[in-house]
Amino acid sequence: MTKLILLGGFLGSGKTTFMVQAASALEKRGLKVSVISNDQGDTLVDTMFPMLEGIDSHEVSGGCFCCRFPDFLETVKSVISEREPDVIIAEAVGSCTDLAATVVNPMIQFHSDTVEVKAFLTLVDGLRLQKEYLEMDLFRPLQAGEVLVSHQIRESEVLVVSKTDLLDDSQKEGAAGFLGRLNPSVDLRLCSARTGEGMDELLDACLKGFPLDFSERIPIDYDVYAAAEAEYGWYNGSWIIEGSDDTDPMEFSFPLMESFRNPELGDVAHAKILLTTPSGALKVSYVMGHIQADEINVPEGMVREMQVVLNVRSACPPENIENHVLGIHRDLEKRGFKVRDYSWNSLVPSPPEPYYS
Ligand SMILES: Nc1nc2c(ncn2[C@@H]2O[C@H](COP(=O)(O)OP(=O)(O)OP(=O)(O)O)[C@@H](O)[C@H]2O)c(=O)[nH]1
Ligand SMILES: [Mg+2]
Repeated sequence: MTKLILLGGFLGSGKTTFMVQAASALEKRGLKVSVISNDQGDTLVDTMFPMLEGIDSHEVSGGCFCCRFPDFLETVKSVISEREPDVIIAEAVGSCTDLAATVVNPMIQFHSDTVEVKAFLTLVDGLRLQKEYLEMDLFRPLQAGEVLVSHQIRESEVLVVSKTDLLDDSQKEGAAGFLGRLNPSVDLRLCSARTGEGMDELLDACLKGFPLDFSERIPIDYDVYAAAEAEYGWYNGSWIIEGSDDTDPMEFSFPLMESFRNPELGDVAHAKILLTTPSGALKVSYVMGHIQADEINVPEGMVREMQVVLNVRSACPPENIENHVLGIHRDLEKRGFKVRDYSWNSLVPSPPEPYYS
């Protein structure tokens, strides 16, 4: 039977990078893997990026796995009937929590004849933990980000400290100690999807299966949860950019992402841009001021035309992000580029109403 690995964890914590690296590693072991991404909107970097990596990629859009459980289940069923993968890896929306009760448990209780749930991993951004979480009061959370991250950590059976290549040994120890105090019974793992540290052991454990005992539900006040999610503006847009033939995608994308250092945008939880050219693709992410690129056959040298997909989740009204993008377009046009076929959608996440509450 197809095995399911569900990934949770806050915005920008490294879920998609982990999903892509895990899928590639499992395929190298001879397993057939499909991935499912999820978002409140559509036009998703997280679906296109694995696809460009050659991974069988699907999405549930327009709502999260918990609120759209029947869509999630249908997608799982159709992936299984289409290609019978050995493993499906599914990535939940980063602002979602209570996934153990609303997605994992129902899948095990009511749909074990469809798919075998093997793991629910919650990624915790090692860098963000170091720079922010240690300073926050995740034991008595008040701010939006605190409420969501704190619950995600406390409801989890397996926590994966991500991006460990950016941490030294004492920071790793500090991270483990902090998370262990927040969730004393947790199975704690350290992993860098970038260097592969911890990946093989974690995948072995996932294939074997974790206990998945979520009988004790960690309470969360859904009004507080809704208010926390509603602090984030959500923007997904795409356009084509045409220039002279001296555009280097790498040089082009970094200044563009630097522009997200803008007080009008509040705390940018994650801004990610995917540039696709005939020869390759480049994803550049801005997470907490840290800008980093992930490349697929890096577009060599100069190109004339690129498809741009931009997804932003930030603690500000979505109109601020829309205006920011219009500013980016004006700036590009001043520099002689032509922007065309622009489409976008933006929203504030609506209150979570899980199908299985
Ligand atoms: N150095 C380093 N960076 C990483 C690692 N994993 C992810 N990142 C970077 O973190 C940023 C965000 O990664 P994503 O995988 O897109 O994060 P996500 O959790 O899927 O983000 P959302 O879907 O928006 O919630 C990207 O710049 C990645 O390159 C890692 O192991 N090491
Ligand atoms: Mg993602």
